[in-house]
Amino acid sequence: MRTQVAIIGGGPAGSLLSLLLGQGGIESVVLESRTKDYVLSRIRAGVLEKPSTEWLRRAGLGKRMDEEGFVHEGINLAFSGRIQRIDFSELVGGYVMVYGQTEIQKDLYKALLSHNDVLLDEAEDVALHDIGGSSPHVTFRRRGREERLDCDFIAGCDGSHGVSRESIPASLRDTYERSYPFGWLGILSETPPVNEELIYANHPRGFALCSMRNENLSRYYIQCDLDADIEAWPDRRFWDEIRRRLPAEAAERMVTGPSIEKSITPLRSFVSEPMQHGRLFLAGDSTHVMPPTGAKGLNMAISDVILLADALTRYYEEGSKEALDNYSDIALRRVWKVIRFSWWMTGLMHRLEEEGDLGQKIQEAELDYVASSRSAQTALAENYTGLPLR
Ligand code: RFL
Ligand code: PHB
Repeated sequence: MRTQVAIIGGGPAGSLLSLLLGQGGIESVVLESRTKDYVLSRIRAGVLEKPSTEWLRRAGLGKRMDEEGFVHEGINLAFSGRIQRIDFSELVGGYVMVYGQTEIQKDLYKALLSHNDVLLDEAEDVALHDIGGSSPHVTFRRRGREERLDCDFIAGCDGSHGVSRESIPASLRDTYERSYPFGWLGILSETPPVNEELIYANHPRGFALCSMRNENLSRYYIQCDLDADIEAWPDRRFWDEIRRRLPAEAAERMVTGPSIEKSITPLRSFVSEPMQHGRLFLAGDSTHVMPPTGAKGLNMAISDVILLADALTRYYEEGSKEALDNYSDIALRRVWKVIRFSWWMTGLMHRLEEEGDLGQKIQEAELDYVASSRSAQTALAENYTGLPLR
C-alpha cells in the first residue's frame, strides 16, 4: 500500500488532518487501533474555542455544530460564596461553543467516510520505520494480515499513549511533565444543567465544575483524591459533595438524577518537544497533554492540525519545505501559552493541600482581584476563548 501521508490515530487530530488533506487533494490513510464504534462512543471534551469553531466551519463541519451546539458568551467563577461572570463578548468579542467531542468525532467520521474509505480501524501493532530517512513506512496487522504502508510523511496523532512520539530517539527529545496529586471525578446525567453557562468553583473542600452537553444533559466534575475508588462514590454522595462546593444560589437549584457515566481522570501537564523528527510530525495529545481546567486539549489538537495541514499543503502545492521545517517551532509557541493557561487555572481553582489554608486565602484574594480588574478578566477571556494560531 502507498499513500502520501500516513496518519497514526483516528481521534479528532488524525481524522481532521485526513479530511483537510483530502480537501487539498492530498492522499492519506488513517490507522486507528480501536474500532470505529469505540472511538465514536468516548465521552471527553465539551468546549470549543472560537477559533476552533471557525476552522471546523471552514472544513465543512459547521452545520450540525451551529444547529445543535450552544454559544456561550461567558463563564462563571464561584469562590468565597459568590459568583463572578466573565463576559467574553464584552471583554474580547469572543465566545466558546458547547458541542461535545463525541459529536465532533461523529461529524468527522461521517465526512471522512463519505469521501473515500481511508480510515483503517482495528490496526494492531502499528510501528513506524525510517522516519529519519527517505523511505518512511508503517507496518501493522489488520484482520490477521501483516501490512505495510509506504508514504512521504507520517503524522503521529495517536494520543498520549501512542507509539509515534516514542519513535523519535529519546536523545533528540525533551520532555516536561507535572502530574497533579488529584484527579477529576466526572458524571454525566440526564438532568437540566444547573446554569446556562459553565461554573468553575473554588472551594476549601476542592474544585467543582458544572458543565453540560445540552438542555437535558449535564456534565459535572469534582476534584477527588488520585486513589479515589469510584465504587465509594455512589450518585448521592457525588451530588451532596458538589452542592457543598457551590454557592448556595447554585446548589439550591441543582437538579439531580442518576448518572449515566462516571469516571476519574488524572490531571497532568506534559510536553514532548520538538514536535517533528525527519518525516514524522506530531499533533495533539501525542505530544502535549494539559489538565482539563481550561478545556484546551481538543482545541490544541485542532490548532496543531490546522498548522500541519497548511504546511503539508504548501509542500505539495508549491514544493516548499519551509512551513514543514518550521512546524514544530510555530506550533510550540501556542502550545506553551496554552499549557501555561491550563496550569494557571488549575492552580487557581483547585485545593492544593501542600499550600494549606494560606494557599486557599491567596487563591480567594486572586479571584477577588480577577473579579475587580478588567485587565485580569480580559487576559482570562482572551486565553479561554482561544489565542490566535500564530
Ligand atoms: P485522542 O483523542 O486520544 O486520539 C488518539 C487516537 O489514536 C488512537 N491510537 C492509536 N492508533 C493506532 N496505533 C496506536 N498505537 C494507537 N494508540 C492510540 C486512539 O485509539 C485514539 O483514537 O487524541 P487527539 O486526536 O490528539 O485529541 C485530543 C483530545 O481527545 C483531548 O485532548 C481532549 O479530549 C482533552 N479534553 C478536553 N479538551 C478540550 O479541549 N475541552 C474539554 O472540555 C476537554 N475535556 C478532555 C476533557 C479529556 C478528558 N479525558 C478523559 C482525558 C475531559 C476529559 C474527562
Ligand atoms: C466538559 O464539559 O467536559 C468540560 C468543560 C470545561 C472544562 C473541562 C471539561 O474545562
